[in-house]
Amino acid sequence: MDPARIRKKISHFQILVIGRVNTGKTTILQRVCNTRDNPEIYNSTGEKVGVHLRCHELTCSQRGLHDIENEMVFKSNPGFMFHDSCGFEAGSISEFEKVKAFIASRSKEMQIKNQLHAIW
Ligand SMILES: Nc1nc2c(ncn2[C@@H]2O[C@H](COP(=O)(O)OP(=O)(O)O)[C@@H](O)[C@H]2O)c(=O)[nH]1
Ligand SMILES: [Mg+2]
Repeated sequence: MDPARIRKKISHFQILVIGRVNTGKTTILQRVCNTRDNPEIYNSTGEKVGVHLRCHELTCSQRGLHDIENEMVFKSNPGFMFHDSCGFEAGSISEFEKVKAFIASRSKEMQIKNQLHAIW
């Protein structure tokens, strides 16, 4: 399909960011989006659920903000939606399984706007 036609079908690029905990993933996204602000977090129904905090700043109740289904958006650059797990800790099999299940479910989405457009 012509890229210009694809672009019309998607209002946001959906990007999954995966990597180890504390390796600068969020920092790189801030640089890419040219901001020092924390991203806003929306759940899968589009409701704002909070503002992203660094993993080490999270209390137990805030860890839910890191649900991989949630969308992270920087106000400065609303054309990108990032999905961020809290990162892999050595041997964290459950986190890895969650990421695999998320990728599999998004690949079955029929509408291109709901699919993952890049994995970084
Ligand atoms: N020295 C150094 N520290 C960094 C760099 N990038 C990020 N950090 C710091 O590393 C910590 C973890 O970064 P963060 O972006 O939250 O990592 P994430 O857990 O992968 O999202 C923060 O305290 C950052 O300020 C870098 O390139 N060099
Ligand atoms: Mg992070």
